[in-house]
Amino acid sequence: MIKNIKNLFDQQGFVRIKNVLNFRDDLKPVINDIEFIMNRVMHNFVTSQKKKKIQNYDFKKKYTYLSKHKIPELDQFFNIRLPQNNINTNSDFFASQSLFNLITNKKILKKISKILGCEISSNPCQNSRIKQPEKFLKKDFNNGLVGKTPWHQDAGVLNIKGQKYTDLITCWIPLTKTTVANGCMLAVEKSHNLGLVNHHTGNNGQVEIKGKEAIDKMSTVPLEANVGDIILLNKHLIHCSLPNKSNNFRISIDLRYNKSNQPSGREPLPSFIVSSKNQKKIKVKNYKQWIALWEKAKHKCLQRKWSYKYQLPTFKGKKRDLPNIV
Ligand SMILES: O=C(O)CCC(=O)C(=O)O
Repeated sequence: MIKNIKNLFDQQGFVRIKNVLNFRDDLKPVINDIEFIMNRVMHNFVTSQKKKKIQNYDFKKKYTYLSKHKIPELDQFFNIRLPQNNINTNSDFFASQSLFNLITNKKILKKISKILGCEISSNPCQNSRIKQPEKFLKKDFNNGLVGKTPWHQDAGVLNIKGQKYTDLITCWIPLTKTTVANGCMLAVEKSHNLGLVNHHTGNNGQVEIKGKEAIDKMSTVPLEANVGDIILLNKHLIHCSLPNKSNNFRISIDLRYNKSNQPSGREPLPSFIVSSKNQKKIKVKNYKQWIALWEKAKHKCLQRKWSYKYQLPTFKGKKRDLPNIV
């Protein structure tokens, strides 16, 4: 049992806390909902003839089948937020009772409060990641939701207000045991002390640290985790995730929280109070209210066709490029 979460978090830029969640009560319901979505996708995209066979496949086989089926934006059906671009009235996102329960889970909030204090909001910068073995992915697949995630800091994907004023904590939750072999996260030791460094769109089209080659000379630590553990990350910790070289799926959810009364950095996506000394401040009490917030946000984004944006490169000039800082 970790005695002082805040000290360790400040010292390392991350903290791995064991056995916070219960698989049956807290996590299996999310997996059940993912399977429900999978079945819905199957009913919409697979012919009735094929359906008979596929409906009895297990999770792994069914998802693999669907991912080969050229379903447009398959990962968006499982994404726990609106897509970044090309928003339209039909833009789908995955929001369910089990996810709302996870975001508002008291066991998670208790740990978060050790760092942020009791006034906590859910931040809409959140993802689900269903990662098949890399060998099943197309060679040029570049998307951190399904393949490896490039080197980045989480503050780097917030807008300027968020970068400046938001105390953001990532809460990374494995739904499967996560190891070096199946693509756990890798963190650069003590890199949270560097502050925000420059990010840009890398060669593969994903946001990443500018001058990431400098990381080769820095020491890194793999963030392996068991089901039930959570990993909290400082917004300036430089991290990435490794490719899934195993034969099994690697599934995780990353949620984020910030101090209430701070910008989310992803306006107008829903940020809502999940913990407060004043219970009256907790207005979103069930998942239907939460989904309504996402729908309302979607309508605000329709005109501009994007749901969130951040400036890239993060800084003009090279002063904050990693090689010039370390
Ligand atoms: O799970 C992953 O692949 C990466 C997660 C990550 O980088 C994050 O949550 O910030």
